[in-house]
Amino acid sequence: MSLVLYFHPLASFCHKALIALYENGTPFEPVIVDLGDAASTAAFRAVWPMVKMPALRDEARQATIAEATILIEYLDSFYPGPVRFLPADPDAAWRARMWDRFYDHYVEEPMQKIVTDRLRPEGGHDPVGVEQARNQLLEAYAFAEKEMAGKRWAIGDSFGLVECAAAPALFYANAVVPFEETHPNLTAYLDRLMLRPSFARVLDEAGPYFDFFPMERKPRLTPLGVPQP
Ligand SMILES: N[C@@H](CCC(=O)N[C@@H](CS)C(=O)NCC(=O)O)C(=O)O
Repeated sequence: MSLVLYFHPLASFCHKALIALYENGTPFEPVIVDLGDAASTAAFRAVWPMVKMPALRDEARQATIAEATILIEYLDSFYPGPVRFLPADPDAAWRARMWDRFYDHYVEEPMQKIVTDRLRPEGGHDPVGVEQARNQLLEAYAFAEKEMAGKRWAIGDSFGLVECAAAPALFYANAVVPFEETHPNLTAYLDRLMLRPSFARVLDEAGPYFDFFPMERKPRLTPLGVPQP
């Protein structure tokens, strides 16, 4: 098989890549990276020295592709399927790229900051950084709530790159700084994302690992059934 995905089933940036692969039924060999295991980490470091997941190895094209967004763009270019992740229209394309960056930088990253602070040793916590991350999340929620008013997907009528980024970001962010009681448009968007078969499959496969999520409130695994716009 030409494509090998290095990933972990619990890792949110890996979810982003898996959604894109599952959307188009793109065949690939999955390799789970266990960063707690020296041999697994060394094997992954040999593929991608930054040791950040996901990374895709394409033997047919002798290419290693890292960064979830770039990986999705690569699939769109070289292994296209019925779902196109970047719109052909240039005006829609820059909007898709911008909202992809929005979900990565302003939802994923602050969410991860809060979660990974839990894993730091006693005396190594960063309460100021965690507070900033929480405020960043609240600002992002307010903006995305307005943006998603009356919309099904972020760009036009098509599921695409933004949804690959938004699904895991909102899923975990809602466990960390809940928005489901305060932001109905965002909650309905998360519901739609969770009902999408590609992301439902990702969550199903992550199921056995959720006990390792280091927060008291675990992610909720079923949509709330919020009325859809
Ligand atoms: N900018 C990268 C971020 C990838 C990333 O941070 N992945 C996390 C898992 S969600 C990771 O590999 N963490 C391991 C570590 O930081 O040691 C992307 O967009 O793919």
